[in-house]
Order: sequence, then C-alpha cells, then structure tokens
Amino acid sequence: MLAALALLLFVSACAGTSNLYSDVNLVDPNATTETKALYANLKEVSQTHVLFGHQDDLAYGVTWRREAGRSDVHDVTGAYPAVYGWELGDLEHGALENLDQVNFEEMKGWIKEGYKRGGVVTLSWHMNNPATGGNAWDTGRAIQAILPGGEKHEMYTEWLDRFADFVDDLKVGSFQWLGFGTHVPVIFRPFHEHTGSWFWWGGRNVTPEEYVELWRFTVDYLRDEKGIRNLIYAYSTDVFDSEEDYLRFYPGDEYVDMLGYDDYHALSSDETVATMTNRLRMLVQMAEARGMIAALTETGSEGIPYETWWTDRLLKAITDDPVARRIAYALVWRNGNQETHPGHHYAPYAGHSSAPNFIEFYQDPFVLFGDGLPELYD
Ligand code: BMA
Repeated sequence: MLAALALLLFVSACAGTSNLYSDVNLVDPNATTETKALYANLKEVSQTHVLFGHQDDLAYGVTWRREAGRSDVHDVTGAYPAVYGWELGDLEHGALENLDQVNFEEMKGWIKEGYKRGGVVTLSWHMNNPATGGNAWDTGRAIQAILPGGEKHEMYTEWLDRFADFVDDLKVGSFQWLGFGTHVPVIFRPFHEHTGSWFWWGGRNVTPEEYVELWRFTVDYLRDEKGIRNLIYAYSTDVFDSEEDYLRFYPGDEYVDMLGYDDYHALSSDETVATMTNRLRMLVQMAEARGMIAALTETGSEGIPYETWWTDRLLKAITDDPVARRIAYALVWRNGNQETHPGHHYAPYAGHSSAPNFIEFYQDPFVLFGDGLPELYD
C-alpha cells in the first residue's frame, strides 16, 4: 500500500515537467508540461488565427460587479474571450484587493475558471514604486535601490515572494495535498510599456542597463530561488518605430519567451491603421527570428466611439499583412465600471453601439474566442 502510494506520488511529481516539448525553448527549461504545451500550441495556432483577449473580463463590467459567470464579452457574443488578462498591482503590499478593487482570492478563482474553460491567462503588474512609496506612475528613480546591494532589495524580494505564492496557488485538480493537481500556466508580462516614461521602470526614469538588470534579477529569482515553473515571460513595450527602438531595453533571448507591444494610438484613425500593421509585422519578424511568439499585448479604443472599430481597424490592422497576421493574440483593456470609471471601457457591453460589429468580429473565422479554441494544454 505504502509502495503504491510512493509510486503514485513519484508519477505525479514527474507529471509536472517533461521533455515532450523538446523544441520549446523557454526561459525556464523545467517549465511544466502544460506551460510548454501552451507555448507550442500558441505558436501553431498563431499561423492561422488570432486569439481575442480581454482584461478583467470575469470580475466586472460596465454595469455590474462580481456576478458568477458574467462577462460583457459573453453578454454580447455568447462566448468568453480566449485570453484573460489580470492585474496584480498592490499584491506586493499584501493587500486583499488590487488597485482596481479586484479581490485577489476571487481573482485566483476566475483565473482557474478561465483555464478550465481552455483559455489563456496573462498577468500584468502595475507595481508600486519600491523606493518612494508612490504608485506605479510615481517616476522617482527606484531600480538601483531594489537590485542586490540596494537598500530596498530585501523588500523587493519579499514582493516577489508574494507574487510567487500567488502563481504557485493557481492550482487545479483534485488531491492537491497528495502532490496532484496542475499549475495554471501564466503569460507573465512584468515592467510593461517601459519604452514610455510614465512608469518608474521605463523611459527616461531608467537606463537600459538598469532595466535589463531588474528584469534578469526578477526572472532568476522566480525561476531559481522560488522554483516557479508555470511562467512564460513576455517582454512588452509601448509603440515603437524600428527594431532598434523595440530592442533598446531588451534583456536577451535567454530571458524572454515572447515579444509583445501595447498600442492605444494607431487605431484611433483610419489613416494610421497601417502603422499598426507595420509594427506587428516587425514584431512577428523579430519573434520568428528567435523562435518566439508575438502578441498585441494591449490595445483598444476607450469607449469605442467608432462603431466598426473591430473589423475596420483592429482586424484590418492584423490581417492586412501575411506576416503581421501571425501574432498569437490581441487583448483589449478592461471595462471599467460606470460608477467609478465612466467611459473607461474597451470591449462592448449589451446595447453598445459597436456590439453588432463586435459580433461580426467574433464570427470572423480568423478570430478565436473561448468557444473556438483548440486544446492548448495537451
Ligand atoms: C490603467 C487604467 C487604470 C488601472 C490600471 C491598472 O490603464 O485602466 O484605471 O488602474 O490600468 O489596471
């Protein structure tokens, strides 16, 4: 009996990692099987489709909060997004809720829900300024203070410990106390939009060397000290004009799994749609040259005033070029609740003027929502 139990435990411990995906070269060579599978499958599906993603989709919408099973995207199309974005800001302080009042324990539940539905999970982190005590938008210099030897270094590793606990807790399956269960793979997108100067980790507030050091320390710590095995590391800039521009803060191929960028500019007029296509083309080229995948990690039009934005701008920008169309996913930002953030929404809700066009976008065979996904974790 004991021997059988020991064998069972051994088999379950081995099940987490595998050499099945020997062609998947992740930052973490010991990433779980499901993490590697997700990467391989995203690479494949990106050849023919784009996945649609939405930030905070299950937590709240324009007119509701915390309603089981609800989603503005689902209200309009009858389908959930394929990619679920979630935000960790304030987790570092041990807060119960993130900076947008989403409870972290509930967030874990929604993350597992999306995963069980076959969807993809990605995490952003508007991390507070560790040196000044201000928020992510407090641009006081901070990186030197948190690197090894800096006066806030220990505090920073405590913040990463909290992050590690969070992603380690994203486990599904029964008999977890016996070592069973599966960690939900997560596309982790730290220190994003760093080519702009609005966060303490980017632009004029740092040197490229500092950024690279911070990135590498963070990855090394999570992978080697904490043994976190369910992360895909995404490097994600703001808008850029050239490969050189994009790679100015690049930590190196051995520290990055996928290339992304955020663009809230190019789709604000018909005239600049081609600018996004051009950027996506460059992005995919840079990714493919490294055997990586690419994604439009954030985009959107606040309030979506242009009724045919979904097909005439977003879909057009992605599909107008045979290379650009090989991005894996495009994610639009959150649907801020009307009570606290009137007008701050990036997906339609039932009755919104762009809803009919969003349904057209959903029905386009090139676009995948949650209901059209192939198996991504097998
Ligand atoms: C920003 C806005 C803010 C929010 C932040 C983090 O773009 O949506 O209201 O706090 O993202 O989610």
